Amino acid sequence: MEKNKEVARLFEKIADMLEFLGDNHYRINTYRRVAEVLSETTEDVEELVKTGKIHQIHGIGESSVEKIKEYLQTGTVSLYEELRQKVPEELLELLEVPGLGVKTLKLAYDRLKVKTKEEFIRAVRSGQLAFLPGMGEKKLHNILRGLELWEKSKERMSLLEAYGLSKSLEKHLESLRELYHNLQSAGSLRRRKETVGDVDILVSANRENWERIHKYFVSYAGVKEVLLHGETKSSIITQEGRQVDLRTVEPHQWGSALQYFTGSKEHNVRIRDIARDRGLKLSEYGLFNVDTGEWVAGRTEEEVYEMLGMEWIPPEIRENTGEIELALERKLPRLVELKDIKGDFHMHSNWSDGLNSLEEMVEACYRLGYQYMVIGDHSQSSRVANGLDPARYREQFRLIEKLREHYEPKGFHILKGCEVDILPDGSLDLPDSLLEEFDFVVASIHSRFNQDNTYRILKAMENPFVNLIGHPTGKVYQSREGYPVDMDKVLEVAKETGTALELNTPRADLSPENIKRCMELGVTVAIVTDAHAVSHLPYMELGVGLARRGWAIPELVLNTRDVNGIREFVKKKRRLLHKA
Ligand code: DGT
Ligand code: CA
Ligand code: CA
Ligand code: ZN
Repeated sequence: MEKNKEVARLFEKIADMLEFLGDNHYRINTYRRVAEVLSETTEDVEELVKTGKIHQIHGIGESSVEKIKEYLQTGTVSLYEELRQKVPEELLELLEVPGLGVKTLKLAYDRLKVKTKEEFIRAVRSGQLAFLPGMGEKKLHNILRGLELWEKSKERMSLLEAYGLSKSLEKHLESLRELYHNLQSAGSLRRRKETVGDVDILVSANRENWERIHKYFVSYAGVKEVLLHGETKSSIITQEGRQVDLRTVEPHQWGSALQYFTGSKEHNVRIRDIARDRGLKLSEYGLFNVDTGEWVAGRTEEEVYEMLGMEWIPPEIRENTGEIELALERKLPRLVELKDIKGDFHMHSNWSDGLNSLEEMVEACYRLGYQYMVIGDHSQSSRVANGLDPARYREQFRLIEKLREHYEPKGFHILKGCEVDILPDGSLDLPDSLLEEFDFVVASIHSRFNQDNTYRILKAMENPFVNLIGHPTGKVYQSREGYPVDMDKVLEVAKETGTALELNTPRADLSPENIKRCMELGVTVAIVTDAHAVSHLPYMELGVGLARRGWAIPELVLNTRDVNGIREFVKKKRRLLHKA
């Protein structure tokens, strides 16, 4: 799928360049759409062209198909080559900076003759930009803040990016399947940390195969640079500038190596101390008797922890924050697992800003083995997201009812839902008379974060029809820090009113600390993918990991309930608040 990414990146660049030149919006959006479709599809673009299926894909017009073919044949597109002559290409890479748009870049280019990223950043930091027309203090402050976040995000990737990267490499190594015993990503990715420095892939294989494995690893199509090509360790840098390490160990070392390379460092330091107290020495090569030097364990992680007198510890909580003490007493709670998850509560179709049709989203959820799903398209005030007014929701209800005839007999339930906007005054974007007709309602703040967010959320929770607060802290991975909100109050009222709080996987919105507090207070958490395409639905696995980092137990995760349990959860709140 490297080709899909390449072509998508090129179309994205063309769109940015056209925007810089002030071309019309319709044309610009056409290119953006193609980029989006190509990066979300699960089919290989070369295959799509070969089979001619590309002509049937919604969102890719004939002139785009021509350009894709041109790229596949020649490695570039003539329009792109023309545009490069007119536009400072490198400068446009700064469009990744949160809060920085084409207008500002163009202004700096025209007035200050700024052509490179470095020149722009210098112009901002030296205060030169401040003298340009339309550059208020607040705007400048936002750009500075955006640059900081962007620079930080360059250092570490989001969990989603790391996950995608590791999957892609796992797929690459799959063709050597007969040469190795085990293969798994370790490090912070396995611990499901919300940001990941580099991806660490661990492989166990017989020594005679190591050379071939490393050689094949560094031949990965997405490589920009090979940092290290060895017998036991290799490191590559991808086109996106991300590092991936590969280590090979012998089959009997698998467990101890996986334990070692999973970390965290703090956890491992403590574990090694415990080994030492027992006259043992733990390293990636195994667990050894200090006196005799004899190998005692290391084939599996379970074996290693067992020999140290404790139960196996889930990777997500290996941070030396109390998990070791509980493991020694064999009192670790059972954390929620992917197999407990029976449905997803928050996703969008192309009725609002999703990429796939409702029918496609439904079929995909059914195929994931869920028992139910909630479709939650945006409400009317989200104009950029093409939000639905009451009439369109009612039209969607009719489609859902029709689809139910096909899916209910198979034991799969489509719940009518919405993601209703919480307006600046805390009221909701849809009338109660309509909200009552939904099976499940998600309410979220999408605009005007400077209002009193806490008040808005509390007020929304007091509505008997609101079941879940969407992305309660407003945080977005590496690009937005979230709006100020009084979590103590939110947790208290969530508990009182029987409203769940959302762990929004792509935003990593509810932190492990906040999840821990939910668990302590008995507040229900719902893990959602907020999928805007079929290809986002499998992120549930990461959402579960993020929840486990907050020690989430199945009893307080809404997705572990069956469909009757969900209906009961909704009814209970309606009864409770109607009485009051
Ligand atoms: P990252 O990549 O910054 O998100 O974090 P990690 O945890 O993946 O760290 P990384 O890639 O440097 O190393 C992977 C694991 O290997 C780490 O979690 C623990 C283990 N490890 C690496 N270096 C050391 C070390 O010097 N001492 C110990 N005890 N463990 C280490
Ligand atoms: Ca790492
Ligand atoms: Ca590493
Ligand atoms: Zn959403």
